[in-house]
Order: sequence, then C-alpha cells, then structure tokens
Amino acid sequence: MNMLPPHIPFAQFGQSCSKFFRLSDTCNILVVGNTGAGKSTLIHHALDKPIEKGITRGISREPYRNKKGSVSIYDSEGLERNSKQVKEVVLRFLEKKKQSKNCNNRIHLIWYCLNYQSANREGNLEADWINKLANYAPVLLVVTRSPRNKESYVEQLISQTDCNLKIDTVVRVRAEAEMHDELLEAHGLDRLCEASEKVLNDRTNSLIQEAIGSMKMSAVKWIGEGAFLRGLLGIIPGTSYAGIVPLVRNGILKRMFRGVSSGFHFNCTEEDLAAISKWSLLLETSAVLQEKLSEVDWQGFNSMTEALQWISESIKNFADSFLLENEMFSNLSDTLSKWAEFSWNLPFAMHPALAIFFVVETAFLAIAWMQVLEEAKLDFYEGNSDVDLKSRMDEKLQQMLDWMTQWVPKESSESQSYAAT
Ligand SMILES: Nc1nc2c(ncn2[C@@H]2O[C@H](COP(=O)(O)OP(=O)(O)OP(=O)(O)O)[C@@H](O)[C@H]2O)c(=O)[nH]1
Ligand SMILES: [Mg+2]
Repeated sequence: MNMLPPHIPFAQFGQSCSKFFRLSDTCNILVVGNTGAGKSTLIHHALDKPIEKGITRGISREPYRNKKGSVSIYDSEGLERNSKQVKEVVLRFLEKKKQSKNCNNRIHLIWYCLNYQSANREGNLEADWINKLANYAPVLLVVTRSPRNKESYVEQLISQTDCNLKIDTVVRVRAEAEMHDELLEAHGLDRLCEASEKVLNDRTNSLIQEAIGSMKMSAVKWIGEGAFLRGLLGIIPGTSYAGIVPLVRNGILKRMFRGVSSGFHFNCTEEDLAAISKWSLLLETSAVLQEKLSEVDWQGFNSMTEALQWISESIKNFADSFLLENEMFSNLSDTLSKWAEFSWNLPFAMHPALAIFFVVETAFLAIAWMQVLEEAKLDFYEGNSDVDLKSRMDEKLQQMLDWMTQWVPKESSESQSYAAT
C-alpha cells in the first residue's frame, strides 16, 4: 500500500513572505474565540501536533510551532465562561507582547474563531471586543465547523460597506471531518494558511516602519548622551579643540557610535570606527560649522540651556530641509535640553561656543550615521544586504556640508532677544 505522509497545512507557512522573515524569525499568531469554538482543534490540525484536550485555560505558555519554526501559534481560553476576566488576560498578554522591541516576540496575527452556528445567528459578534483586538494585530475571522460554500450571517454583515468591524479577512474552515446525516469533509486549513500569509504580507511594511522607529529612538538616546558628554569637554577649562578625528576613537564617541549601530543590529567594529575617523568630508564639515558658529554672539545667552535651545531652533530649518523627520528632531532636542536642564544651569561662561560646537558637531555626525544605517536596514528588508556603508556616509556628509555651507545662523541681536524671552 502506498502510504503518503500526512498533509500538514502549515508545514511550509511563510513561503511567500520573505520580506517579513527578514524582520522576524517566526510569525506569532494568537487564537481567540468562544469556548468550544474549535480553537484547539484548529491548531491541532493546522500543525498536526497533539494539543491538550478539553477546556483550555489561560494562554499557552509556549506556542505550538511547525517543524520549520516559521509559525508559532498561541492557544487561549474560550470566552463565554469567564468572559471579562479572560478578555483582560488576553489584552494583558497582547499589551506585553506589544512592548517588546524585538519583532520575534510580537503577536503578528489574531485568528478570531467563531463557530458557524454562532456566526449564523444575529447578536453573536462582539464588535467592540474584536475592534479592540485589532489595535494589536490584524484580525482574521475564522468561521469554524463551517460548510465550505455557505456564507454565514456574520460574513454578510462584514461585506456591507458601512460595517465598522476591523476584520481583515474571513476564512471558512472545518478542521476535522464530521459525521451528521452524511460525512462533512474537512476543508479550509490551506486557505487559512494562504490568507494568513497574505494579511502578513500586507502588514509587513508597517511592521518594518515600527521596527525602524524603535531603532531610531534607541539611537537618538545614544546621540543625546554622546553629544552632551562631548559638550562637557567644551566647558572644562583649558580644553582646546582637538578636532573630531581623534575623538571618534576616544571613549565617548566610540560608545556613541557603537550604541547607535547596535540599535540597528549592526556591529560597529574598530575598522568602521577607523573609517569614520578618516573621512575628509567630516573635517570639512567640522571646519565650516566651526566658522559659522564663531559668527554667533554667545554673550547674548545667559545659560547653556538657552544656548542649546537656540541652537535647536536654528537647526530646525536643517531638519525641515532634508535631514530629519520632525518627530526625530524634537526627540533629539528634547534629549539635549533634558541633559542641559539636568546639570547645565551653569552660568554661561568659559568656553561656551566650543561646548556648543562639540554638541552640534557630534549630533550632526551621529545623525548622518544613523540615517545611513536606517537606509541600509530598509535595503536589507528589501533583500539587498550588500550595502556600502562608507560610500553612503560620504553622500550624507556631502549633503550635510552643502547645507552647512549655506546655513546662516541667526543674527546676534536675535539671539539676544531670544535669550531675553
Ligand atoms: N468534527 C469536528 N469537531 C470539532 C471541530 N472543531 C471543534 N470540534 C469539536 O468541538 C469540541 C471543542 O473543540 P475545542 O477545539 O476543544 O474548542 P476550543 O475552542 O479549544 O474550546 P476551549 O478551549 O474550551 O475554549 C471538541 O469536542 C472538538 O472535537 C471540527 O472542525 N470538526
Ligand atoms: Mg481549547
């Protein structure tokens, strides 16, 4: 007898989702729905894995995975019995997963199971609850124990244009054959696999945006710290401008570059640091910046905080013109002013211009590096990992230099009036 291996619907899950799998190693799915809707049975047949029989309690501590590891499915307790409490458990679980910076730990899809009988009766759909879930991940409505070709009441409802339900797709499934007057065959799990892949693909770009956003937030913290610490050098009496090149190799900037790079999961090696410190464009940019800042009348400021606020305002045009999105910019200047408030309400004396110069120069350089890494990361998600960071950084620095050359810092009288307000 010719024994075929059993068909496992989710064995190859994710074959059409290569972009997503550059972001995450696995797709995490949470299965929710009413008690007895057939959630556990669905997982059992999707993966051909033994699942705990009987009433499920809580949420599975470890997900059920296919052999490849491309899909990880969390089973959950049914909703009727203890509805409010179970809902809270589910929301807490989703919230916790959402906090994770690592995409591997997030919930990427939700299967909301409703059996055909309930789906075919009015009043069984908890729209508010489903819409709440949809804030965390796209929701697929799985109509369980459903005839293959018969639309349920709920499906008709969803297809109406004025329906406010945040459901991405509906899939009809019967995970296990049933015997009634006749044999009702199992069906739908392959469709559920395809539909899940499709929804996942549609969602991948926004997942990438979120991931990049949190990488940038972490980078900005490093930049704020690095710029601040380097600025401190400017108020230490006797400090003279030694140039940024040796500083790239010194502790403060090394730490900052490493931090920014690690936020993007890039490794910043000694060689990279050596390359960064060799850029001649960097020297040129520094020279232009120093010249521009030397035109400012620093005596118009009463404290370092004020001076930093002024510089934030001034470089805002810079942000608007090409380099930074507003949100990033304000985050950076917040970081800087927090640092400033923290310990810089010192009288504005000694070497203020030098301190400001250090802060701005460091921040510009690090922001350029951050943007290079961001673009490299986006390319990586598109499937191109062969990116020349050095030539990209050259381009960025050139852009920055062009901007800097045209930059006119505010007149000293303006800075004075700013300081007075
Ligand atoms: N024949 C058949 N039986 C099913 C199917 N889905 C669920 N059942 C039966 O319905 C009952 C409940 O199924 P479960 O998979 O345990 O349902 P559940 O949603 O996990 O239930 P809770 O964990 O209590 O919330 C079991 O007796 C299953 O055998 C199906 O597709 N076909
Ligand atoms: Mg169960």
